[in-house]
Amino acid sequence: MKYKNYDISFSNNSEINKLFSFYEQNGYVKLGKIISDNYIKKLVKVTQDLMHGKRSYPGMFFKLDDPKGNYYNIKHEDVENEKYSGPSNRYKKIKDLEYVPEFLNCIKLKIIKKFSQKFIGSEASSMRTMILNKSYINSSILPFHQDVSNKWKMSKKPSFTVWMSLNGATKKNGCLKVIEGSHKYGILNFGNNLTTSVEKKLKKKHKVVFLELKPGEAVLFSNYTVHGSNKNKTKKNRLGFTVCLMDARIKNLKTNKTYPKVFGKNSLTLSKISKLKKIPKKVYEN
Ligand SMILES: O=C(O)CCC(=O)C(=O)O
Repeated sequence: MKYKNYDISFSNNSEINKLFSFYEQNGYVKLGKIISDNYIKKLVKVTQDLMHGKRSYPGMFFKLDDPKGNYYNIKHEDVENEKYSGPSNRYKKIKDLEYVPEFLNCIKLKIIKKFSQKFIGSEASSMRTMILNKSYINSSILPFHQDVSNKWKMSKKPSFTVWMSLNGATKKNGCLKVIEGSHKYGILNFGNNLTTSVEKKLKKKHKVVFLELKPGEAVLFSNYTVHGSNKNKTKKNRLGFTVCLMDARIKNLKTNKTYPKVFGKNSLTLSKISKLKKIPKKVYEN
């Protein structure tokens, strides 16, 4: 399956160097529009088809939002319930998207590769590649947190995440928000969620930036950057595609497995994934 001209991210070195500096300084950077309008439509359609069972991949990870929209009720390590359970607009997360051609193409965009080469090296894997949907029906907030934790059983920490809007992200529908410059403190709490006092201290010193994005626009942020999002108060789902990248040598310490490789030697390609009969076992499963 080949798609033409969907990658509209730029590759001019001086522009990219400016983005690198902004990212290093602030812990996040807006990348602008990185894929074409036609391709965005395709991605929205694939997402809806996955949610409604019109396209399926055996073994794919699905997670519904809490019925009452209470983030604190969501069980985070709940392997039994991480599967498709019928058509719904309330799937909060759909993972394993590195095995879906339309989304693998998004990981391989020129601009993402450049950032990966600069901040990770030539060999990179994906800790997770997913849709983050904030449903219009009882969505939950996502409290401020970091995407690194000493509790996660990994040999090293992941590097950065790309978050691309599929259908527009605004303050009203719960766009991503970050605490600018918070990446410079390292791991702030033992887990990835912050204590109220740490959050308060950070907010006194640094500004909170709401990252509103048009469809096809993306932001890239360090996994150390404190981020979160509010509830969706509109009548339409807020759909984001995200991929978290890291050094391909990183292993899950429970299983000793490495993560799906997306850049470098023997990384995933459209041809390789087209031969798969089902989603490979999760890295954290024996
Ligand atoms: O999509 C959101 O609301 C938050 C995103 C997030 O926490 C992440 O991408 O790690």
